[in-house]
Amino acid sequence: MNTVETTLPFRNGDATVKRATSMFVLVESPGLTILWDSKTRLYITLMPQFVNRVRGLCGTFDFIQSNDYESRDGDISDFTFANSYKVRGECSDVGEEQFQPCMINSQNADYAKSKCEFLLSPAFKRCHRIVDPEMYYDMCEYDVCGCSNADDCLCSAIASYAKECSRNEVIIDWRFEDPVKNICAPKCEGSQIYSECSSPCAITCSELSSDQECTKTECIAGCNCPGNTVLDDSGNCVPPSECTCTYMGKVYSATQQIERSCQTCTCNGGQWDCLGEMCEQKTICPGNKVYSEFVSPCPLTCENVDNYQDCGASTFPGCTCPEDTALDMQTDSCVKPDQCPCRHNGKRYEAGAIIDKDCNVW
Ligand SMILES: [Ca+2]
Repeated sequence: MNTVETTLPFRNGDATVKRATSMFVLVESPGLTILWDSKTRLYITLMPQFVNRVRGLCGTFDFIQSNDYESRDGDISDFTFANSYKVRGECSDVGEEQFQPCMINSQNADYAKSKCEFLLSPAFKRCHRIVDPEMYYDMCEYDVCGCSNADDCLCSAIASYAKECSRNEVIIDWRFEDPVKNICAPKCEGSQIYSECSSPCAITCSELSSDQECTKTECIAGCNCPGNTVLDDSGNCVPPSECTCTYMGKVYSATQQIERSCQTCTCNGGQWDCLGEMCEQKTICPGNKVYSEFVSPCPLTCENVDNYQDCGASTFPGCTCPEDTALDMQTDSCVKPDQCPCRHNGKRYEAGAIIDKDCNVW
């Protein structure tokens, strides 16, 4: 996120980013849904509040089809349009001749034709009258001819048609059919299984508590845990009742109990069920920490103070540093960010210490 590596699920204000299946990352924010296969397929769904406010490579969102290839400068031409949205200046512009990949790479043309014809085969018959495959066949040939990894592009091209079919409620299990099964059959980890129509709701133990309002019915292809099982932190598919819980970075198994803030808490379905009265914060927090109902498992510390991002993981009640202070992990105390010690060659230097090398004091 913004060049900082982070783990999923990630929350930032209204936006969430999570893994929907082994194949797709799902980004959700009010009025906007993005599904991305981490490669070449990106599905963006915008609600009407974005009409007349969004334009780019997917067109100008105004219900007028004729302006969808409009470049930044208002020209309407497919390659001028594509070049105008280039984000890296060092990439060379595309020209008209590059729009004929099967002419340029004629050695790929036969392969593309033989594999893409799968789209017109009986395997997809149920979908043919709902979604015309011709355009998808053309795009498939185009991609397979022009791609450096023809097989990757073949699977993506067929998956694009299958996705449009599943959007129209025709689910086709095509990945295990000839002639693509040796190329496109997915390998799922552990006991996960592949489905053309997986639900993106609560697929991991950690999402059980936050995903209760999930009402998505859209089919998303990929590997997920079968039936009512969910993925636990070790990558196993388990019933929700066997999900583990974490507290202060430690993992506890289902039904295990801990004492926390004078309460007895039991790990139940990946969440803590707590009984009893909570005690006063000042009696329980060590040093200069304070009690909070919403402690982040990835707090601001002296190590990350320069590029801190909240990881968005679920919070828990406990002790944390007061606002505007950072945790000094070595002394387990809270300090003003400018009082954080520096590190150089593995040695610790208190704030204000001077060494020859410039110390990154804030
Ligand atoms: Ca338009």
